[in-house]
Amino acid sequence: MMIINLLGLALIALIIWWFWIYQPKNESLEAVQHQPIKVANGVYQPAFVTVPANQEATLSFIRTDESPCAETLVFPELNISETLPLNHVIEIKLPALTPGSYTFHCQMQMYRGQIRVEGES
Ligand SMILES: [Cu+2]
Repeated sequence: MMIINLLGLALIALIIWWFWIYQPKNESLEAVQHQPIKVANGVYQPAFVTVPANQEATLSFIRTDESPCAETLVFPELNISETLPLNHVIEIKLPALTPGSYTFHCQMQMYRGQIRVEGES
Protein backbone atom coordinates (compact mmCIF):
# COMPACT_ATOMS: atom_id res chain seq x y z
CA MET A 1 0.00 0.00 0.00
CA MET A 2 2.80 2.38 1.00
CA ILE A 3 4.70 1.58 -2.17
CA ILE A 4 1.67 2.27 -4.34
CA ASN A 5 1.22 5.66 -2.65
CA LEU A 6 4.86 6.53 -3.21
CA LEU A 7 4.61 5.53 -6.86
CA GLY A 8 1.55 7.69 -7.22
CA LEU A 9 3.34 10.66 -5.69
CA ALA A 10 6.34 10.14 -7.94
CA LEU A 11 4.05 10.03 -10.96
CA ILE A 12 2.30 13.24 -9.94
CA ALA A 13 5.67 14.95 -9.41
CA LEU A 14 6.78 13.80 -12.85
CA ILE A 15 3.60 15.11 -14.48
CA ILE A 16 3.95 18.47 -12.74
CA TRP A 17 7.57 18.71 -13.80
CA TRP A 18 6.75 17.81 -17.40
CA PHE A 19 3.87 20.22 -17.88
CA TRP A 20 4.70 23.16 -15.64
CA ILE A 21 8.37 23.25 -14.77
CA TYR A 22 10.16 21.77 -17.75
CA GLN A 23 10.94 24.49 -20.29
CA PRO A 24 12.59 23.26 -23.46
CA LYS A 25 15.60 25.19 -24.64
CA ASN A 26 14.78 27.96 -27.05
CA GLU A 27 17.26 28.03 -29.89
CA SER A 28 18.02 30.87 -32.25
CA LEU A 29 17.72 30.58 -36.00
CA GLU A 30 21.51 30.78 -36.37
CA ALA A 31 21.98 27.81 -34.07
CA VAL A 32 19.51 25.75 -36.07
CA GLN A 33 21.17 26.65 -39.35
CA HIS A 34 24.44 25.22 -38.11
CA GLN A 35 22.83 22.21 -36.49
CA PRO A 36 19.62 20.86 -38.06
CA ILE A 37 16.61 20.19 -35.86
CA LYS A 38 16.78 16.52 -34.96
CA VAL A 39 13.67 14.35 -35.10
CA ALA A 40 14.37 11.52 -32.69
CA ASN A 41 13.04 9.74 -29.60
CA GLY A 42 9.67 11.43 -29.69
CA VAL A 43 10.92 15.01 -29.70
CA TYR A 44 12.24 17.69 -31.98
CA GLN A 45 15.60 18.87 -30.71
CA PRO A 46 15.38 21.77 -30.31
CA ALA A 47 11.59 22.05 -30.26
CA PHE A 48 11.53 25.84 -29.85
CA VAL A 49 13.16 28.09 -32.40
CA THR A 50 13.16 31.86 -32.42
CA VAL A 51 13.05 33.50 -35.83
CA PRO A 52 13.20 37.24 -36.66
CA ALA A 53 9.99 38.78 -37.97
CA ASN A 54 9.38 40.01 -41.52
CA GLN A 55 12.11 38.05 -43.21
CA GLU A 56 12.27 34.69 -44.88
CA ALA A 57 14.06 31.97 -42.97
CA THR A 58 15.20 28.45 -43.67
CA LEU A 59 14.93 25.70 -41.10
CA SER A 60 16.67 22.39 -41.59
CA PHE A 61 15.52 19.10 -40.15
CA ILE A 62 17.06 15.67 -39.92
CA ARG A 63 14.97 12.64 -38.99
CA THR A 64 16.74 9.73 -37.36
CA ASP A 65 13.54 8.19 -35.91
CA GLU A 66 12.32 5.29 -38.03
CA SER A 67 8.71 5.69 -36.90
CA PRO A 68 6.71 6.40 -40.09
CA CYS A 69 4.65 9.03 -38.32
CA ALA A 70 7.76 11.16 -37.75
CA GLU A 71 8.22 11.29 -41.52
CA THR A 72 5.60 13.98 -41.97
CA LEU A 73 6.34 17.52 -40.85
CA VAL A 74 3.41 19.91 -40.78
CA PHE A 75 3.29 23.65 -40.14
CA PRO A 76 -0.52 24.01 -39.90
CA GLU A 77 -0.65 27.82 -39.76
CA LEU A 78 1.68 28.12 -42.75
CA ASN A 79 0.13 25.41 -44.94
CA ILE A 80 3.47 23.64 -45.14
CA SER A 81 3.64 19.86 -45.21
CA GLU A 82 6.91 18.11 -45.92
CA THR A 83 8.20 14.55 -45.96
CA LEU A 84 11.40 13.88 -44.05
CA PRO A 85 13.39 10.93 -45.39
CA LEU A 86 15.57 9.11 -42.87
CA ASN A 87 19.00 10.61 -42.21
CA HIS A 88 18.77 13.36 -44.81
CA VAL A 89 18.84 17.05 -44.05
CA ILE A 90 15.71 18.69 -45.42
CA GLU A 91 15.40 22.44 -45.65
CA ILE A 92 12.07 24.12 -45.03
CA LYS A 93 11.68 27.64 -46.31
CA LEU A 94 9.53 29.83 -44.13
CA PRO A 95 7.91 32.95 -45.57
CA ALA A 96 8.35 36.33 -43.90
CA LEU A 97 6.16 36.10 -40.80
CA THR A 98 4.51 38.51 -38.42
CA PRO A 99 5.45 38.18 -34.73
CA GLY A 100 3.77 35.33 -32.89
CA SER A 101 3.93 31.61 -32.30
CA TYR A 102 3.67 29.04 -35.03
CA THR A 103 3.50 25.35 -34.31
CA PHE A 104 4.89 22.40 -36.19
CA HIS A 105 4.23 18.73 -35.60
CA CYS A 106 4.32 15.24 -37.05
CA GLN A 107 1.35 13.53 -38.59
CA MET A 108 -0.26 12.46 -35.31
CA GLN A 109 1.06 15.43 -33.34
CA MET A 110 3.22 13.34 -31.03
CA TYR A 111 6.22 15.34 -32.07
CA ARG A 112 5.57 19.00 -31.38
CA GLY A 113 7.57 22.14 -31.80
CA GLN A 114 7.08 25.86 -32.00
CA ILE A 115 8.55 28.76 -33.89
CA ARG A 116 8.54 32.05 -32.08
CA VAL A 117 8.69 34.98 -34.43
CA GLU A 118 10.03 38.03 -32.69
CA GLY A 119 10.40 41.63 -33.78
CA GLU A 120 8.35 44.62 -34.94
CA SER A 121 5.04 43.82 -36.62
CU1 LIG B 1 3.80 11.22 -34.87
